[in-house]
Amino acid sequence: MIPAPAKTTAADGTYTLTTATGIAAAPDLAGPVSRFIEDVALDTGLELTGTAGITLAIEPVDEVAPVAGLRADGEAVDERHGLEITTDGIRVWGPTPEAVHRGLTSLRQLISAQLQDGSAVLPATRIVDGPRFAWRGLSFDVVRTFHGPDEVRRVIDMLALYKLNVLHLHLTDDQGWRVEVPSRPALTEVGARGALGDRPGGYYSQAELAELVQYAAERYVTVVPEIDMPGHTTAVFAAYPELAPAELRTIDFGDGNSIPLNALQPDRAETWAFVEDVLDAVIPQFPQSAYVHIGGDETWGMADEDHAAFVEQAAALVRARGKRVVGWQEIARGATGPDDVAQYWISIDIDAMDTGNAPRLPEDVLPMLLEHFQKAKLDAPKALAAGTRLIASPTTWVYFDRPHGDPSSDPAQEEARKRLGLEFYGPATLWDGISWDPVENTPGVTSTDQLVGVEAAIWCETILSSEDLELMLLPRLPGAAEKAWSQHTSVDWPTYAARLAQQSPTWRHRTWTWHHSTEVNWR
Ligand code: TNX
Repeated sequence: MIPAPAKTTAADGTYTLTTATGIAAAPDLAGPVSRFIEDVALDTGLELTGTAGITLAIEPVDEVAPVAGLRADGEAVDERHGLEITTDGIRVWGPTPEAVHRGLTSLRQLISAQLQDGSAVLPATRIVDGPRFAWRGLSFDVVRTFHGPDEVRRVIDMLALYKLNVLHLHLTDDQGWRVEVPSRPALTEVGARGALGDRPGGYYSQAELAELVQYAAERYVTVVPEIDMPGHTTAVFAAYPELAPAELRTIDFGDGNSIPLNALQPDRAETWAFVEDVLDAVIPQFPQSAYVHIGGDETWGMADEDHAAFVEQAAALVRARGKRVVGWQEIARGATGPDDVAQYWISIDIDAMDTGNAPRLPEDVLPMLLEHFQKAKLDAPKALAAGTRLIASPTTWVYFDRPHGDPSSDPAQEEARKRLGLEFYGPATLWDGISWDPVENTPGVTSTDQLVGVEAAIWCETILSSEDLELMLLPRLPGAAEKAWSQHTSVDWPTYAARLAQQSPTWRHRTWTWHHSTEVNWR
């Protein structure tokens, strides 16, 4: 199973689950029951049509430590649960429907791993489990390449299978704007036209987003919106040129790539009227999220004081609307407080970084990047000193836009591997993705409760299709879930690789593409 459960006790015998198996549960568990039946069918093809065999119960669990961190929905839901398989049947219990749902998710994995000829022979076992962190997510760039609602649903399904509970949608960036703001129609009419390069654009209508948010909620996943400000706003300036600085500056790489040096300006009234319009339109589209992500990253060409002033005022506008603030780690350069969350990402050791690609960059770019990364060393400690908690999203371990370091056994995937992922970071293996610890590897963090949780990130500069996307998400996503959920803080490769290998029958059934790493004996 992935993530590894807190406590597992093996017993004697087996229970054989077949299509004649079914679930007995109280009516308040109807949601988790129908989700489970549907998911088992999609994972394995097995239709559970019986009425007995699996019993569900609302009951507290205190054999494992309570969770640390904060939830993206602002609730304090206890997700601890138990799962017992005996020769007589299966029992899943927990204090809340969500806890029972998590236990059923474990059962889904056990069934998939044991399925043969229409039945699953499950070894008798008793599992008690609960998450290490409350916020367990994926940050998903839908700007550089637009991914439509069907693909987003597939990603939500992946998150749910690994007990991840946050989908952070990066809805705006230089290359596009993907969310409707009726009072500012040009954001989608103009700003959503394109993506990176000549890729097609797109956006989610309010109705599509409502469906996505609902789909996620049914799987206990909260969708957190990101409006990236004050930098990464080229699409805003294309839609509303009057918001742009008088003189637009861009560093052109000459190879189709460029870095805009323009940002929304905090000293202009138009800027704030715009930000308020956006917040007023976006917040109601994400009713489950207690947070709004305000971006705040990489404000190239903006003075530090302007960046700090912008972040502070944008944060105040979010708080005034009853929401909490989350932003990339750079928001710590303005004043943040104990209810805010900063997302730590810049973990690359810049002193050891391979600047071998530097000759291809215009000469003023490298010093700008290096200065940014040097300053970034202070962000996490500064946030913590202000009582602001962190999400651990370190580039080194959970940026899924790093090229795959493991080769694939599939020749077509080996071809794709050459173009997928940003060369700049260097390749990362599957083992790299799990050989770290969120507490130990986040600067300044000394205790679990300084972290709200862990978020992986997928940026789509090199990703052209749904297939590319899935190739970069899998098999890395379960590794991020292992770090975000499992109370076992150290993992060894052979046992992890064996658990990973058990995932492939489900992925095949679900038609999810994955990188066929030669380091794993896929089934
Ligand atoms: C930095 S991570 C960015 C993104 C890029 C990413 C590529 C972050 C907050 N900003 O705009 O897509 O690097 O890894």
